[in-house]
Amino acid sequence: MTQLTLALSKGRIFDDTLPLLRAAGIEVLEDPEKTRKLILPTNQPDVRVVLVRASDVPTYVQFGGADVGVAGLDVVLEHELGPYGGGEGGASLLRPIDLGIARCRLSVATRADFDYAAAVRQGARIRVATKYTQLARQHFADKGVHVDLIKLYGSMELAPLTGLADAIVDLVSTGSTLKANHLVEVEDILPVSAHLVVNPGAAKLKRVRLQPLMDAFRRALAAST
Ligand code: PRT
Ligand code: MG
Repeated sequence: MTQLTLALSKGRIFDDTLPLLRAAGIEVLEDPEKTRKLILPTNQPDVRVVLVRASDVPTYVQFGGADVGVAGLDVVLEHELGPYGGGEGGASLLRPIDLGIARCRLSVATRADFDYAAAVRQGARIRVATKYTQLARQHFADKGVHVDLIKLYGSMELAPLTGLADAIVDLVSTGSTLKANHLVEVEDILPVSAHLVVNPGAAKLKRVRLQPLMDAFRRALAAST
């Protein structure tokens, strides 16, 4: 029997993927918030879920630790632009379905008293803190804006408040995190939702098992819009 391994991250990606899995007849048999296990069985003997960090999903899928995964477009594009990505030659992952879940946007934000437009106009060097160094580098290069990028792994909002950076590039959903930290969104970079990512080898070798899963996801998405 061909085993299918699905990589998910705990939290919103897992929670929002569950209804789609259910529509495909797949029930995850343990709650990731209650177990310490990293491999979760499902009601389908040939399907299992592995729990990984959100930003590790593309790596697991690309190198065959999982056949398929669900990851935000932010994470997928950052991966493709990074050292493991397909570079100019094309993608290292297939991205067949936009699942439309875990929606947010990647934006530039600054302190309210920082005049971003003026800094850009004057050709100033802007210090930008972000977890998304590849996407940020590409965005500012496309705009012809000079930036010094500072890589952070979390709490990006703190950087402009402490003088570490002039701006951040981070995800925004409701905007309440920015607001609570007296930051303002000054530029939209990318609308984000979670996508199904597939290992190109698995797409061929496990097509018979993958196709019905993808068909069920597409049907569920069509029914919900
Ligand atoms: O936590 P870990 O470091 O393991 O990874 P992660 O933080 O990337 O995982 P997780 O589960 O938080 O996010 C997984 C994916 O969910 C992201 O890659 C996005 O594609 C998507 N997503 C959707 C979001 C948000 N909405 C979101 N609002 N990811 C993060 N946020 C954070 C944002 O970074 C900011 O700190 O929520 C805060 C802003 O939210 P608002 O509502 O206050 O604007
Ligand atoms: Mg998080």
